[in-house]
Amino acid sequence: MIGDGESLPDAAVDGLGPDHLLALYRDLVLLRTYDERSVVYHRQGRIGTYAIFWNHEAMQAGAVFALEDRDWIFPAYRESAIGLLRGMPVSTVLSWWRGHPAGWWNPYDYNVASICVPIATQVPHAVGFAWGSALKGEDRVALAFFGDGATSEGAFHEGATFAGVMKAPVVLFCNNNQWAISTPLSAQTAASNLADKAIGYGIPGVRVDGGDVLAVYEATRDAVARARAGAGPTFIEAVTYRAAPHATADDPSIYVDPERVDEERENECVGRFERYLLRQGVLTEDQAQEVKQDALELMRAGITGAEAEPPADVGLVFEHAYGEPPPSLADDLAELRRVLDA
Ligand SMILES: Cc1ncc(C[n+]2csc(CCOP(=O)(O)OP(=O)(O)O)c2C)c(N)n1
Ligand SMILES: [Mg+2]
Repeated sequence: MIGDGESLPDAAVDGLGPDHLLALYRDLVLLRTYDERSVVYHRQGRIGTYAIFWNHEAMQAGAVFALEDRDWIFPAYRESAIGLLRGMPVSTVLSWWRGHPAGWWNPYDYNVASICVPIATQVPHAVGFAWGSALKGEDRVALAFFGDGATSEGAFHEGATFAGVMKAPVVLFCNNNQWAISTPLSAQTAASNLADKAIGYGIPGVRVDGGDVLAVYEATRDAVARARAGAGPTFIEAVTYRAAPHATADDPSIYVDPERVDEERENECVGRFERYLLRQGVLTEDQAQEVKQDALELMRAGITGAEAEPPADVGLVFEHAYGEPPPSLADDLAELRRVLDA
């Protein structure tokens, strides 16, 4: 949908007016600002290891824009800040990356499930939720985000199988960034593309440019409409390229082609949409600066809020895992309190 300002023409999406486009732009800038600031906060030792999502913003914002607020989102670590698009405070997400209990929200407050770090486990969660919701006669769609690597996991297979058979109102949204840490897509699967995998589950598979927020929105909107109409799940493969390290603990220079990354960074998704809006006369340079400034201020307030949380009691690490904790845990906790003087 987004052209290049030269030989490739711009197109419009039916039903999206200037206000929608500006709202989408604000979402993209908010996510981008969150991501860039988080890398800085990590380097300053203010948050822990962080999964960078630079250049994934179009997939995240475009997909969520196609949902109603009553629809549920099931994120992985790559979509840690997705709650911001549902009004979750920045401090909550930053607290999550600080390992602070203030970072765990009640999913029912935002219709955003907890972040899943074990790969693909959120897929059966979303499918089960969607199916249960349909059985209760609720008009809700669930959307699960996951990566290319996740499509090799048993949990993905189980979830997709179940979704197809039960015609669950779910969207299986795969961000194909072509890497699973250091494993390239070519070593992940012999399939020529991931959308083809959908055929085996009896569900439609759609392939879309993950760097084009409008294309992502349109593909997701169609999938959501199908799900709402009772026609069942859709698998969306959004194709992009990971243009940053997997996470702050990763050094991709030993496995990635830097020229390919540079190319991708040139054409990154937020700038691409910004240039589109400028060409369309929907956005001015001044407005763009204002939106960026607002997002930056939100982030500053967010980190201040997260750092103002009183330290959590270390005993929390040991709670909620066992109904009857084994006695050795009490010894471990005592040792931890002694070492930390907490
Ligand atoms: C079940 C499981 N196995 C292994 C890991 C370690 N791990 C963390 S991220 C990752 C790569 C996942 O790649 P992909 O699904 O493409 O998602 P991306 O990180 O690219 O968004 C792996 C293997 C894990 N978190 N969970
Ligand atoms: Mg990946």
